[in-house]
Amino acid sequence: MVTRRTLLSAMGVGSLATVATGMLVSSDRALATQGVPTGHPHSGGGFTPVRTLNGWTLPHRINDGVKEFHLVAEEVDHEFAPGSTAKCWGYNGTTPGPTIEAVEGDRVRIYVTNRLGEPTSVHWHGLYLPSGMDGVGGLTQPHIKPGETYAYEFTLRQHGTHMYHPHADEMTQMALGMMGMFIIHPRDGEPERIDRDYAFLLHNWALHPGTYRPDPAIMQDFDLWTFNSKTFPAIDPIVARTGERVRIRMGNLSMWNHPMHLHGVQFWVTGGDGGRWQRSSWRTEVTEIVGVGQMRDIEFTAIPGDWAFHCHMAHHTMGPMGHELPNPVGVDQSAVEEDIRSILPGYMAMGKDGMAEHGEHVAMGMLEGPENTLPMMSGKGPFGSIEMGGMFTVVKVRDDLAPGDYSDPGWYRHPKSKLAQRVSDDPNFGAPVRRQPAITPTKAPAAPMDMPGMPGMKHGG
Ligand SMILES: [Cu+2]
Repeated sequence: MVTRRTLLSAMGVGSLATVATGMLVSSDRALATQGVPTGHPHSGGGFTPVRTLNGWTLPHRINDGVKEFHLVAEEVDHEFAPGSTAKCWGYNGTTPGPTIEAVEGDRVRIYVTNRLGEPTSVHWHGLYLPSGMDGVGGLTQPHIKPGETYAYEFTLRQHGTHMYHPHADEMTQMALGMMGMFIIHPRDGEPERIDRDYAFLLHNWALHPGTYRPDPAIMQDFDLWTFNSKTFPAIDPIVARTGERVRIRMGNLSMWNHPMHLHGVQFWVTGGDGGRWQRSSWRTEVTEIVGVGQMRDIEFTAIPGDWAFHCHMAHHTMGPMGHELPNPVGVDQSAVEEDIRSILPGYMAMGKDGMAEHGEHVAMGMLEGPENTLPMMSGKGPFGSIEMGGMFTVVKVRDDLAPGDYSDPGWYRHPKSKLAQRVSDDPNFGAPVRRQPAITPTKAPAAPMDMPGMPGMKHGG
């Protein structure tokens, strides 16, 4: 069997430890010496290198004018956020796998080594290539068996935001985290100067409370909703300097559509599955749905502040939650709470006035869930609990950031005259107009008569 060591030395890859462990330092100089494209921003055909949120770019080497990359499919230890880890599957030590970054016109050769216990393949999602390089196991190639390495080779004839993922036992391999981004920069440079170029993949996971292996059989009730396999507050902020043009590239390899909503600006939707759209097709939005299997690019000019950026499906911004609980909103549970406490000391009824107290209880350390399980809501902001937990991060724009500085600048300092203020704590404050809608009285509903199979009966949908 070919080991990774023998294969890499056969390829002449010098920095074995670096490739094998996925440990990368992020300074441009270090990246350049490892063959990562660092780009020459805006100098005729140059580009701004992509910043993969919580992730990294795969180093390459040039061999006879061909850009060579090497992906290793393998099991990885992953942390979704502090307090929740799992055995996932990914590439080169991480989920998602490293971003492949290249330039339109490049000839690329991508080695794929399978260190999983079952066959795999890699599909290059959205790329023009010979059919035999498309990576569909059984259809366009034999599966890559455990221990084997395959080489894919093709010329990049387009630019834009693309993805890679297995096309073999997809249900399991993608559910466990096998995916990555494939970014191709335009050969002739960008029509609009891009100062910061971010990329991430949307995904969902069935990591049931108290467990350590994502469950591939789940189709709807997922526990974790992630940007690049991380949940808030572990997702990197998207940082920019005031006035910079920011692009965010998103791909969706989850099982839901995600309406991605950015506060504070109207963004341009500038690209999709077919790469960057013609300028006449760009449109302004504040929410853009990234459908399952799709890519979308958005661009905007950075405005100072801390701006929420999240999926607008409210459950997708939360952490794990029970899916089959009775609705507690409006239910006074104080009497029953005492009874339950005699059996379960410390039991706390929740939810009568909404779910936000969950976040407070977690913050106060009063609520301990099952092991290895994140709270439904978390994240501490400058003014209190942010009550999020899934697909949520903050776009942090500051006047005084150095170009290329991606470090977290902390919380925004709002000018006092531009910050919402408390003016009263009396619920009877002011004289607001309120309505008392007329409710038509109804009789108590009759016993249910829905009998399956009886003609003329209406079944519940
Ligand atoms: Cu969503």
